[in-house]
Amino acid sequence: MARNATLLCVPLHASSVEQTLYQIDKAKAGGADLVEIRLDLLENFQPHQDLEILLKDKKLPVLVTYRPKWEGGHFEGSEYERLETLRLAMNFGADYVDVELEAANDFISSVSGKKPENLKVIVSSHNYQSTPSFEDLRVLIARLVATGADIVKIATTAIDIKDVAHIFQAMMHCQLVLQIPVIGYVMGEKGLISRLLCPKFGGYFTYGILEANKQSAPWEPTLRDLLDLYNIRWVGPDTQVFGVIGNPIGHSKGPIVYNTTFKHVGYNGIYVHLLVDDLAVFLNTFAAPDFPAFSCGIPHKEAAVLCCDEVEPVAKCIGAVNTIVRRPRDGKLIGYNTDYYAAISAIEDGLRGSTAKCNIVNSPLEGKLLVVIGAGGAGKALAYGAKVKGARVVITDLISDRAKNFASSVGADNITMAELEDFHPEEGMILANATPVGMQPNIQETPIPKHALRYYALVFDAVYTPRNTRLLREAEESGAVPVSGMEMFVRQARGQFKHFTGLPAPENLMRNILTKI
Ligand code: DHK
Repeated sequence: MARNATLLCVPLHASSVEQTLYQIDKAKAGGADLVEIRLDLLENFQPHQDLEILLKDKKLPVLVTYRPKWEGGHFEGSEYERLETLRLAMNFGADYVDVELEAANDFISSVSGKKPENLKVIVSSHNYQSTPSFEDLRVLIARLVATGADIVKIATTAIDIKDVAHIFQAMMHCQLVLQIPVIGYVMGEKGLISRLLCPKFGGYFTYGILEANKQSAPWEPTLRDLLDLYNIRWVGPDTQVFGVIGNPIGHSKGPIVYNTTFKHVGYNGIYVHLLVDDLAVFLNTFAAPDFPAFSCGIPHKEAAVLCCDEVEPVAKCIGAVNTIVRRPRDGKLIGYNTDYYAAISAIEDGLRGSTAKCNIVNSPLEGKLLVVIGAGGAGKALAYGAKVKGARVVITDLISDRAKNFASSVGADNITMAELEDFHPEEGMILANATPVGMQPNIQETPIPKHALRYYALVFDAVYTPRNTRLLREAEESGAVPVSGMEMFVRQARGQFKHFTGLPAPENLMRNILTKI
């Protein structure tokens, strides 16, 4: 693996010159290659005086942007004043100046013959509504290039994650056909991968914020995330892209576990959050060889069965797939389920009171009554696994028809959520929550009132963010053994890692990573 040439740019959100200088120091200490100063965010901005201070003894290369209101910025004055200020920045030694497409001809012709050698003009286009098709982007790029730009920049907005593919295609077009440096990214959570995979598609630079703050969106990557979590310096054209498909998905700890593990074992891969609405569309868009395999989370595990070309028998029986792998020889999508063993073995170990591996012959689940809340993908895996181990299973779900249909298909009983509150046919029952209730950010929620927990000997929660959910806390207070979804998470990831890479999973390492967060 070689270090890539993509630069890391920190966009500064400072309202004063002092703050800007302070943030430049922080960006430098954090490993940034350049900063973007947004002049339109500075209060009481005095162009001559402030630019001289900001650009005099630069600690890092500086990109100067003076974004007008008509392009999503804050500057409301005249175009003459704005472009004059950018010319001033150029003369004070800015390394890059960002000029919007509509203003680029004026600016570039006005500096013709006077432009310092080191200055690069970025001609930019921002679309805050959507992402055009690749064909339309090609036309746009031709207009950007025709201005005489040194670098072109296209920022669009993701309606669907598939939009990012248009930007990747546009970036490749700029490099391979037009041979012009390009900055491309897609705004919004669904566009996150455009920032993380930027070096794979040869982007000139990608943005990482200094730290999460009130102005930043929760999904915006920080400089530290780019460097430490995504190992972005080492992402290149051959890097294999893995990720967890879901909706919502920001809670998943997959990126932390996989990226750290990839780094540790020297595997050229990156693992990202994939906020997906339509699984089939996603899988058709992000294909081999760059996107060889995915984890599949809520709510797509059942749809994944239908999207795969082949589904291994156990996953087929369960009716849910959480691991999708493209078979190298023919690109066919193969579906697996690593959830069921993960969840069941975690419960078995909880029952045994140890972390010893489960014993298929003498499962402590045998003969026990397991109540599963949730008849989605995770609930199906739990019910299947428990039946295999000889447990009796009762299913409940917020959608009572879903519970009824699923229960009858697997030979289990079903009860309504209202009945669950007073359900205690016997002592020593086991409860498993397989719904997202209680997951971040809704950590105050719980799928069952506390008083109903006293009937259970063990309570398992598939939710693992937070590790200690309200359900688990109340279960422990009621005398039950709590088993965290983190156990299921690490075990299902262990199974997946082998499917993804063909390498044995370093389980202890994966477990250690999770205990530290
Ligand atoms: C959660 C699950 O339940 C797994 O089946 C997926 C996903 C991964 C997560 O990353 O949270 O494989």
